[in-house]
Amino acid sequence: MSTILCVGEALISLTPPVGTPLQEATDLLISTGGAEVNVAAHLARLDVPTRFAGRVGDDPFGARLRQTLTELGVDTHFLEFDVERPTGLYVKDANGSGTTMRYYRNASAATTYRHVPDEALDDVDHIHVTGITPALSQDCRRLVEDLLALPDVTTSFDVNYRSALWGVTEAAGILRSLAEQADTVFVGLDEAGDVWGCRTFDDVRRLLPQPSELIVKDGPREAVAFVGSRVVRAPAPAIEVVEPVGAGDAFAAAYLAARHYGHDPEVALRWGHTLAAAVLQVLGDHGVAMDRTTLEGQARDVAVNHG
Ligand code: KDG
Repeated sequence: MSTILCVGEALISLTPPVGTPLQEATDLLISTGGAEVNVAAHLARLDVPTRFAGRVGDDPFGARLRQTLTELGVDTHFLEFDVERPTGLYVKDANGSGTTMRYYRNASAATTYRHVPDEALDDVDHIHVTGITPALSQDCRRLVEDLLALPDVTTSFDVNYRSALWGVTEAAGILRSLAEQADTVFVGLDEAGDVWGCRTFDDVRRLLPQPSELIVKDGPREAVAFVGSRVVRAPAPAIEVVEPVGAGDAFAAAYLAARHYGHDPEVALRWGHTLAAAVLQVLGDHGVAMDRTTLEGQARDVAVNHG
């Protein structure tokens, strides 16, 4: 059975109630996150055989991450537990101008994760990684390079530039060369602007001609997939955003799931928009349970509504 392997830092997320600044919050919602965890969670809910590999602390947060992923149907057999270093945390701080991510992950267990064991690659035909991991440490950077260079699997890379982890001067070249190695690349148009100075969809394709599928998302407007010589566009549905974190991961997971099931890139873009829209309307990073039938139905309605 073809399995998708997601590799990265599994994190615990702490979130104040909607509209409450962190400084005033008396309650924090504890949930699980991390970009690759979010992707794995959605893939499993969409019935794609999914495995997660990485390292967390041998602490209650690490145990919670394993339990949550396992309950969602993700294979966590290769999640490692570090007795010396803790599970990383992040806190969402909503202020007037948006959500700030505050990380408590320096020297977390994940920063020392260097190798995915060979057995974790059994049955794997696709590996998903993001540009967050290479920002964590030299070991993590090499880990991602090695995974993208593996023979006999296809790979996807979500650029996911996080300015709180590294500066653009350091990140730009590394993220570009990692993206060049991947078969499928996801990037936001604004993100490609911040990191590489791209202004248009075509600018991004010119910068990254290598990936066989390059998906560029322009927030609430549209997403464009460059697939070989094809250029496929899909408008985003209009929705009321509650909290944006995790929407890109939902998009990537739904796109990959649709492609896993053999759908055309246009359908995959619609799946991406539909699942991202569902995540944008709730607090948790991967907090909506959307199975394959529901997603298929909603994505079809989006297509009909847009003619
Ligand atoms: O994409 C969502 C992630 O940003 C969130 O889950 C936390 O992994 C995370 C990060 O490094 O920002």
